[in-house]
Amino acid sequence: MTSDPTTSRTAVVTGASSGIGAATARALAAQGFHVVCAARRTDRIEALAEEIGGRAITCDVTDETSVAALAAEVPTIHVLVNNAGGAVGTDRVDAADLDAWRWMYDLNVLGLVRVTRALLPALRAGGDGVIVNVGSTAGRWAYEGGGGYTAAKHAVKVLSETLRLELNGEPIRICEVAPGMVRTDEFSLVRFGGDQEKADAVYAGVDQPLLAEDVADAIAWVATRPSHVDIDELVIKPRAQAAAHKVHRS
Ligand code: 8X3
Repeated sequence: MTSDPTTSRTAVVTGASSGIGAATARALAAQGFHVVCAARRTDRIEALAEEIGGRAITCDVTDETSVAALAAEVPTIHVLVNNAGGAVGTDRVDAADLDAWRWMYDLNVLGLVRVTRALLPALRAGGDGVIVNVGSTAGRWAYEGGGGYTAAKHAVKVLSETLRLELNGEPIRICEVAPGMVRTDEFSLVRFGGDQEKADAVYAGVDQPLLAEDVADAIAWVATRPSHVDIDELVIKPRAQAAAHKVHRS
């Protein structure tokens, strides 16, 4: 699969080294986009970029200089997928590990703001832009022990709404794609500090949690609607999950 950056529409995907980000890079490339894969882990994004005929740019969304360097490399884009994010810990509010909470806010919220602020000129230059913010059902409901992550993902929802208001009148659409339970290699493993048993328990007995590809499919759909069609929000969960506390397990 190859794409020519001079003739294709260009998409930037953050957090493209694994999970939903990598699947989204593949899905957008399959739709003909030239995909810029941005993430910290250079080896992974280089392999992915080679596979999909895209480009790898090492980028840490928590670092202003790194984000500025990304922006300098992509003067014109059409799609920005703010996917970089993650959770760490399950501490209650009364035992909050503020370093962990700060990490989550910086990555999920300020990272999104940093990248969006830096790439808005490139989206404007593209003349018809779509920003897809990867939120979460954690931005729709609360659950015990989730405070640091749910607060950050609620912020992603509100930021998406704010951006939509502020950019009204410009040819840029904002969508928040909010997945529920998605089984990826890393999300729960990172959350539980590398404890595979705890990570596996999240999905125990659940008939078909979503896969990264399911969410990527939704993002690619959003990114390929006609220019006048704005998909504000898309909540996507496995059939087995009705709510945070209502997950059918066999
Ligand atoms: C992940 C959803 O339920 O683990 O974004 O918070 S949840």
